[in-house]
Amino acid sequence: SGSIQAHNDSLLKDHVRRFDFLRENIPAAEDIVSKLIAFQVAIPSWALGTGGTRFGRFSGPGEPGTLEEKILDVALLHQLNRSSGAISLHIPWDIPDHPDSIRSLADKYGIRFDAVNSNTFQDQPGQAQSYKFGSLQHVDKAVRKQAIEHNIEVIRHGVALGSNTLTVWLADGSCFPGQLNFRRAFLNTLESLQEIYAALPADWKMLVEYKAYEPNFYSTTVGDWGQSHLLASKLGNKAYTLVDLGHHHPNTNIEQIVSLLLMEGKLGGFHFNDSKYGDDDLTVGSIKPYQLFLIFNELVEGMDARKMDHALELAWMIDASHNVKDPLEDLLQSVEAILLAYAQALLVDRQSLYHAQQENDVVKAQEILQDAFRTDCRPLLAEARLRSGGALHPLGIFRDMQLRRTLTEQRGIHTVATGL
Ligand code: LRH
Ligand code: MN
Ligand code: MN
Repeated sequence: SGSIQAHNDSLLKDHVRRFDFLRENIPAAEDIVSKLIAFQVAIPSWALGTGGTRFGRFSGPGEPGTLEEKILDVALLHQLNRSSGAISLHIPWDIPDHPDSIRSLADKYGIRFDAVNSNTFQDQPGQAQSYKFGSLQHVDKAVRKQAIEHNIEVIRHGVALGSNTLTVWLADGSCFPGQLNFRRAFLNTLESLQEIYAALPADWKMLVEYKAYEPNFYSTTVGDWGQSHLLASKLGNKAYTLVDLGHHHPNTNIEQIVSLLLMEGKLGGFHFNDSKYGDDDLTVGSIKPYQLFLIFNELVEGMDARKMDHALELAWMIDASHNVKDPLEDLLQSVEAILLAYAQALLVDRQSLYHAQQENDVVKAQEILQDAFRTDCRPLLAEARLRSGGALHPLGIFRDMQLRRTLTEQRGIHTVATGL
């Protein structure tokens, strides 16, 4: 923290000048800064190492080898940006064998456990049944039962860690026409989810994540927001849809999906990432920052309409994978991009936009949105970090202090993070 102080001191004069300029021009600046301070984004435990692609993995030095080290990585991110105060675990990639000590380690650094994720898309060593032809949808009840029990086990791990959300993503589907009876697959999935839902503690949520394709390439049983929403509605008021930005067909209007799910009170959370082609899991905001802003524009509008707390009522998570960047640097960039889009969305003049819409003033409506999008909100983010004890420029200090080198000295050069 002494280093953060020194770093901030060296940048302070410049920062104050920029922030003062914004404060003079944006009446809501103070309000935006407070909202930014409250907003936390969960870091996926599986993104702290190099995920690679299915063609190869080029691991970097000093990657975390244990869950403890992953928590320390998230703690490091959180110390720098004060916006990464949560971790999302994927089980069994990360098994919290000693939940009490894991929990107190996380507590020490102000890290919460966000959604726990089940995994029925891979077979684990020694497992009795195979998921080759699906899990919760499977034609064989014995396979479904094994997958249901795994999900209940994940809930148990989550309870021990103080989490209150289960995210279910299914690779279930088919690769060829005729392979599957769609209706039976859906009904089996529903019935299996109902058994898992029945095991949820009273204050828990279940997030049903959808994905258009991959690993199945003809049909996916929870393939789009309609299918997820149908399941979530039939399950009950603890079930919601989770939107992963990479899980749509090209050019899908994700912001419209977000708006309608919010309207129905069925949006549960997000997996943020970016993509050019498919589920590329690239750094948030690296390819389509305007789309990200438009999504946040709907989030702010829709959450305000329902009087929802922006920071507390949805699960904000990153779901990314790294191949050529340092994972920690990439995650710092992703969190920054999310907060930037959020700040821009908070800037939108809602009253004027409403009037422009009522008057069918299309030009004005576009001007209002783009005015917000084109405002440089970075000083607002920096101010939020400064006030909450973080670094004015997290990536800058990560590099200046050679933090990856320190991690490498502690952990070694040839480390391969567990997980993906
Ligand atoms: C599937 C997915 C899902 C998994 C994660 C590893 O593509 O987005 O969220 O849990 O990747
Ligand atoms: Mn995802
Ligand atoms: Mn994905």
